Amino acid sequence: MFGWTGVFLNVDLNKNKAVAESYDANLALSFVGGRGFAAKILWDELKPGVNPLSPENKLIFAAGPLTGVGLPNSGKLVVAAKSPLTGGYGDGNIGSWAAVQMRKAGYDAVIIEGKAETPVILHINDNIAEFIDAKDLWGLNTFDTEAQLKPLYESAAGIVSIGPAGENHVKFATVVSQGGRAGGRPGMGAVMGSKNLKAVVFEGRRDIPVAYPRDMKELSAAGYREILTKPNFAFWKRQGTMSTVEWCQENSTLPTFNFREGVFEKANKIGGFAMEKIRVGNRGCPQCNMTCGNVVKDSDRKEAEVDYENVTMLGSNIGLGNLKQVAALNRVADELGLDTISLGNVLGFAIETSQKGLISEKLQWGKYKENKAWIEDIAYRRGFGDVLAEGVQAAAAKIGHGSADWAMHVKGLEVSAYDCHAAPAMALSYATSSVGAHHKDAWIISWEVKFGRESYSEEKINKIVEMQRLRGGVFESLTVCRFPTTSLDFELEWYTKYLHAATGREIPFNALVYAADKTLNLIRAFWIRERASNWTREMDIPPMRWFKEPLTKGPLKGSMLDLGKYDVMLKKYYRKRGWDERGIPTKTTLQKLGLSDAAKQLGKYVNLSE
Ligand code: PTT
Ligand code: SF4
Repeated sequence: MFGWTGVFLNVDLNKNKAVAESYDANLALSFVGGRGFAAKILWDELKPGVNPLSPENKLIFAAGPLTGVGLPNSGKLVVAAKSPLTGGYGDGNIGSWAAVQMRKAGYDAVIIEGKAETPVILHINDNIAEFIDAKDLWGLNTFDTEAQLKPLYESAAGIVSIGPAGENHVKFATVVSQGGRAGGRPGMGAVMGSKNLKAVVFEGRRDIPVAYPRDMKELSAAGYREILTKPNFAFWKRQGTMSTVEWCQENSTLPTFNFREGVFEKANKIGGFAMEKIRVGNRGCPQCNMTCGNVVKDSDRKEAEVDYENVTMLGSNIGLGNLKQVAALNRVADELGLDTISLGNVLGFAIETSQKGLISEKLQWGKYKENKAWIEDIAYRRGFGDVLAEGVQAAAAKIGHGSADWAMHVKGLEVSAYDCHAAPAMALSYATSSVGAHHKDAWIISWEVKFGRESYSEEKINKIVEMQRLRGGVFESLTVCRFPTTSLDFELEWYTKYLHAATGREIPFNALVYAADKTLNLIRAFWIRERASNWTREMDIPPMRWFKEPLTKGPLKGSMLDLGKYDVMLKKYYRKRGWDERGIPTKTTLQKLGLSDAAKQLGKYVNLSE
């Protein structure tokens, strides 16, 4: 089989055993790779209702047919498992040499179950898997872990690791690589920690099987050249995602004071132009010529990588308007292995709850040192940090007194960095994303701002579904970075050409979209199966703050969402998706997507509509 290696590596940490297994070509053609593989494996192999932090959960590193083959932005890897934060499907997308090396070692996915008796490193070295004692590394942060491991392996080795947050099962701990690439927002780092797995080192020396290597080489070179010609390229290289700060401020969508407001008086101090003044370099994922990780010297005089989400969630959302300090918080999060988006949410929630006098801990907006100390308390689960380490949904349930209204999450995953008081489509996008409130599946905010924010129209629903299929389905399965297309307008035709060169097959784009739909519906089925006892359409409603408390500042002062209109929009969205009024895929929808077996299984947990 060209394009895919056709092999998964199944690792059992209970037995220190790894077995390579060929899989059926139909699986590749039906689910493509990455998120598609992860969803299928979790659906088929995970015992329903399994505790996400138990040895039975499976941690999956999965790639696609374009991963690592040398074409632009192909150094990406999906890391997935049942999420300890949400109890549903969880994944993230990390840029790392691990992606390239895993494929060169001969695997499209590595599936890890069990729990090592004591901390280990898994070293995947072509067809040999070693389990190396990691007692000495346990407790180290992710930067030090990688620095200690790096000299022991070939320079091309790809390493992913967890920090103290993952070791302590913080529910929003991530997996980290290359000192600043982080993936797996819904607690993939905690799942890794629950398995006593400190790091995975990937080394591969085989050729990734490509049908037409010469075509692939030429097409890759042409793709890199094409990216350089894109009108937005130069500004992207200057600021990457950071220019979004100024854009959000202009459009009242900047997360501020725990999403209470959409504008921040010190926005220009943490924005793209402020960043340019202190930038010392830029970094990124492998095989990329539009590297977007801006490196700045932080207030501790250390190098820190900053992106839009990081600087707003650890900046405006907690009232901090000093970029060097924000960058330092960002670096601490990377070191400890904490997701910055959820972290900014739990800190914002805690500050607001403290200000309202509902907890005895004294927290204030905009205090750098205090927040830094709280971040450490969360990672080490000290005192009130232990409550926050469970995420905002659980913290609000514990604190009560109506605090759930300002716990900003969907299905347990904290919302990404776009305020939705005046953005109904973005709110719906969060509410129906595959992993909880993540912007990755449908970043509709800029389209919505352009085409009218007030409306709850059918057009918006269509756009969300289109984006979910493309971003949450096609890019997550291929598995390549979406930024060339979504930020620079790199044409989608490139990917069908790449696929032809890689697989030797003519795979039309609509076949990828069909596979995307299949994956997204299987993920939905997974959520429903795992949360069947308490599944309700309320889970697709965004946080109440956006419906109850209008903006008090900025040009959109007075704006908030309308629950009645949102509800109608959600119903129409369900219809468009082929789901019933509870948001559950109908039997017909699942059958049409070739998911009849899944329909039968799901029918054991909930009554399926025809
Ligand atoms: C992603 C989420 C994002 S999305 C950001 S910034 W972004 C945050 N980054 C974090 C970080 O950094 N450190 C940390 N400790 N926690 C962090 N949490 C947040 O995680 C990332 C880029 C970015 S930067 C984005 S949008 C795009 N995301 C892609 C995606 O999801 N799929 C895809 N096919 N291509 C993508 N390209 C872009 O990749 P999650 P990365 Mg990330 C420091 O993990 O769970 O998906 O959440 O992987 O290698 O850092 O690249 O403005
Ligand atoms: Fe990674 Fe940024 Fe390049 Fe995408 S554009 S591959 S996120 S460095």
